[in-house]
Amino acid sequence: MNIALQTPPVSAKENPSSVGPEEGTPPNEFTKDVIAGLTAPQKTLPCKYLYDEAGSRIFEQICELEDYYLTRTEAEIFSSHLPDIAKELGTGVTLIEPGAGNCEKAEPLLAIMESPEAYIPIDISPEILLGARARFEASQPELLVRPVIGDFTQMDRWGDEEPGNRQVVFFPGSTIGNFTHQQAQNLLQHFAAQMAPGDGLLLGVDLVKDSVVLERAYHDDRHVTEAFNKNLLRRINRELGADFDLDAFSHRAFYHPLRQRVEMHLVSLKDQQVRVADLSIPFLEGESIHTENSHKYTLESLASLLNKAGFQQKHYWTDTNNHYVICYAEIF
Ligand code: AVJ
Repeated sequence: MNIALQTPPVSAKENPSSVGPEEGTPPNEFTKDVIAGLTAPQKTLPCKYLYDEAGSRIFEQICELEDYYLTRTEAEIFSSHLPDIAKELGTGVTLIEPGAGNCEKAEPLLAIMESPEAYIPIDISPEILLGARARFEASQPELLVRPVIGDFTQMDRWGDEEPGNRQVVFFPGSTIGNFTHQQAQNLLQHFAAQMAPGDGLLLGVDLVKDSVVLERAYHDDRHVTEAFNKNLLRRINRELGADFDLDAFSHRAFYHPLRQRVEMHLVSLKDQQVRVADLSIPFLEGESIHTENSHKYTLESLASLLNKAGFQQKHYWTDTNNHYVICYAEIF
């Protein structure tokens, strides 16, 4: 196996907020974003900041919850249709995974794909990519793995690909749901700009469903999602010397049917002032900080998003409850 850790070229002209959540920005960026968010009329914090080390660990616990059907359902669809999916992707493909993390989802897929050319996981965490390398070395020694360290939303290109190789972008986990429709379209167009006609996109997306099921997934009875949400305040206390009282805020998650998204908020339980950096931020009782959106799609709204971004849907696979979809599309 061959590993080239590379730092991607980052475009200075590009405005990262135009394509949505990104990770790995330096602390001064964090301070600026927190202050801007907490001084806006509707207080808000970018959801990318939920994933510090503690937050990422709590998110892994969320994925194992009975109430959080997404991870389990996506895994079920993959395991029932893996040969089909691999056949759809084709032969000699370079698989690119933006925000790959531990690369666990790509591993069985690459094992069954026909003569994959290479695997390019992209993530801001070098440690996690190097950990994945060790696993691939043992399980698929003949596969060329070329991790790229960086923020995929700000990347102009993800490597020096041999021209002519088919590329498939792998974007599972309903990560696309964190982006508004416009941001999602921008992100997919950004992917498309680095692809050629006939190149593919394998996308995992959570579907619109009964609001009770949706709300339980984001307000689990073990309060793990509450801990995930409040960890953001703990992080701001630690990194920005703020004095949020975690007991003076409550976790709220609700489905907004018109926007077709679950919104996560932290609601102030009383009138209070919170010191953040050099500011005193006033909260009214009941006032919220909007911390995350998780957009849900229908098969139609997903096809329309793909079309607007220059992709045509080729195939999709769902679970028996139609809770989740894995979709394969190609650039036309
Ligand atoms: C990682 C964005 C797919 O929106 O379901 C889980 C994040 N937030 N519980 C989601 C999340 C609260 C998750 N995504």
